[in-house]
Amino acid sequence: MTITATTEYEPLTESTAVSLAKNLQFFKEGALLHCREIGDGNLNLVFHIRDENNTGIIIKQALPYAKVVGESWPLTLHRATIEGNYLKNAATLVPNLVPKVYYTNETLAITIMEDLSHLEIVRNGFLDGKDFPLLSKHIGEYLAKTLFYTSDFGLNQQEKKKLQQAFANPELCKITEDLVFTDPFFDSETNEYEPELLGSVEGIWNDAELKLEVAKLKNTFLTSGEALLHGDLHTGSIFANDIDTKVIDPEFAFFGPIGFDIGQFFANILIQAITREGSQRSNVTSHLYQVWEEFTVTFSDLWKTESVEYFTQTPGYLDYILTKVFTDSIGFAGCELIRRTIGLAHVADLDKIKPHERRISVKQQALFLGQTLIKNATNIRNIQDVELLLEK
Ligand code: SR1
Ligand code: MG
Repeated sequence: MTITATTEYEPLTESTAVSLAKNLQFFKEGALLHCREIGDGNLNLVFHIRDENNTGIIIKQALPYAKVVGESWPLTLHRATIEGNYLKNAATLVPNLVPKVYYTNETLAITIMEDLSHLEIVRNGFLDGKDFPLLSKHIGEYLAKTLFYTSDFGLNQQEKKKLQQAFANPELCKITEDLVFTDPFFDSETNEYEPELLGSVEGIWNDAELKLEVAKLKNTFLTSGEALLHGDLHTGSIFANDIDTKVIDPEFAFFGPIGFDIGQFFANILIQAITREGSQRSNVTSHLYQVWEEFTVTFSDLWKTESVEYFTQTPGYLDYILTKVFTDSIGFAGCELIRRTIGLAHVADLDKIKPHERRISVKQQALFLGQTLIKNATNIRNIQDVELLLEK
């Protein structure tokens, strides 16, 4: 079976991915190609194709269902177009921090992009004890630039509204609305947790104060189209080594609250921090300080030099926005901590902990920290306050 750029949609195999790459002339005639499907995420196929000189490309293809659950959960292929368009837009804002996109095809739901195999997924690197010294400086810059330049502060407000339409992403937003903001907070079938956690889990379901704060956060996520978000900025969506960082997988992109991307990153750093102790832990928590510092410095510079909004010159307005973004980020981080512990989509940082008793105890800490962040978001003023809670 040969797949060409005009073929109807069908899922690629290693062999048809190679034939497509040849048809699109990504490699020299007669090149000896090697292809491996390497997708380890919840939703897509990812093919790594390289020639005898190790020059490679990545072909990412959306499946018409959620791979993590199976064909019973249909899912739009349009997310591949959203992903390609987000990466093309990000390439104009943070060219060094995203993979180059070489080709997109809406019918086949594919994005062909730069081979990043010299880097590794940050979550996996963390699990091997790596610290990625420049990660948070890069992610802080990424957040500041992608969020500022797509917000009403940095983008012509009429243009922003048009872009907002192009990034309508209702099905993928629904996944987040359900899996991050709803299901973990009641007895939903999608939840998954060890029986030993039942007491803590029921504590969450019965905590009226917590649920009110989660309702407010969900409302902000549903209604606040502040900027174009990545939408799923966890440590599995970032490739890095000691000097380079690339953000991948923006299929959840949409216009939402600025604090959501920041909160997802905070939470996934916190999850890793909870699993470590002593200096190993502070190597990771330093990313919380650095990402917020880099974000605020760069965002504030852009606010002063690149603003398109008259009121950005008004004394106190920048501080008001940064405080609001920080408070939102803390609340969103709390939701992410809880859903990664007891929801449908877990993370290896927690699930791979051995022995079993330690895994349960670390997960209890993750749940407690998540609840505390959500309930105290408005009183948590800075990263030091977050670190104090972590140490408790
Ligand atoms: C059904 S998708 C489950 C999760 O995987 C993605 O990476 C998102 O985080 C989503 O919530
Ligand atoms: Mg993903």
